[in-house]
Amino acid sequence: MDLALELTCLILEREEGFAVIRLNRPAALNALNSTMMDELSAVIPALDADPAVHAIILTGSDKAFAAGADIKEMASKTFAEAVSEDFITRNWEAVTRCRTPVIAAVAGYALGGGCELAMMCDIILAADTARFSQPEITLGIPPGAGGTQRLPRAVGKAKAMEMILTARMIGAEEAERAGLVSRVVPADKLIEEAKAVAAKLAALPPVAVQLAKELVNAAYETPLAQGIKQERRTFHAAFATEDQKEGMTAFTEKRKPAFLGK
Ligand code: CO8
Repeated sequence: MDLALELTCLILEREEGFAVIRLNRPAALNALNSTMMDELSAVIPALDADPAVHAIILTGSDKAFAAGADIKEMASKTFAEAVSEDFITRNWEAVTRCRTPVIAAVAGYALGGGCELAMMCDIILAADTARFSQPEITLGIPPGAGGTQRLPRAVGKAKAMEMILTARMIGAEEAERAGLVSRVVPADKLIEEAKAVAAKLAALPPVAVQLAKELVNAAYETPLAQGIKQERRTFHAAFATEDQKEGMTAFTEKRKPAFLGK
């Protein structure tokens, strides 16, 4: 990956088949400022375009995935500035446009924009220390980076309303019961578990992974009949890949498949 940008708010590590992005503003509990979001919106497309990267892990520190957008940076913004700068959408959509699976590995606080950023990812793994909340209402604003849309889809209207209207914070176990996270792991195993998921993704046929991700995301955008039709056609199309032949042949020959990514 050729990334000319010098990273100041992120740490990027490469491993065989996947990459790890660590949000790194520990003194501010990883509050998401514009520099961090600009860096994220440069790094994610670069990793997405790299054929050697089959999964991306997005994580923070033990204390905070991210304690929200940087309140100090946005406090004095006017309505006119927010509109003219296209505040949020300009650099907050990179994760949602990424075609490579993104795993959020969340320990500690995932608040406001931090919770929204995690919800933009495909899989959320939570440490038992994880805390999720949309506390924007206490600052005089509603959520602005997808919270009012993605949280109800994840946990249902009643819990989302309570969390968004009252800023109630939920722990990892409640988040798992509600369907916000895929599973909870001990905090000291979080990165190990996230890397195991990333390594598993890296060993799978990448075209099928990408198609499956597209289809699940389509479930949130399309009526059922249209989604089912899209799924059927995509399923048919997968029979045109060499990896489908290899996967099924390997099964019948009782051997491990050697996927080619085509
Ligand atoms: N923004 C800026 N600085 C922050 C933020 C934040 N969101 N969160 C924590 N910090 C800073 C604190 O100011 C403090 O810095 P300093 O030492 O210089 O005073 C440092 O991080 C440590 O924080 P605390 O001393 O407060 O640590 P505690 O352990 O006592 O408390 C909490 C931890 C509970 C997480 C507390 O810091 C807190 O409530 N933080 C704010 C949480 C919040 O309201 N988040 C929502 C922000 S709004 C938002 O996310 C809108 C997103 C919409 C998209 C925006 C696009 C840009």
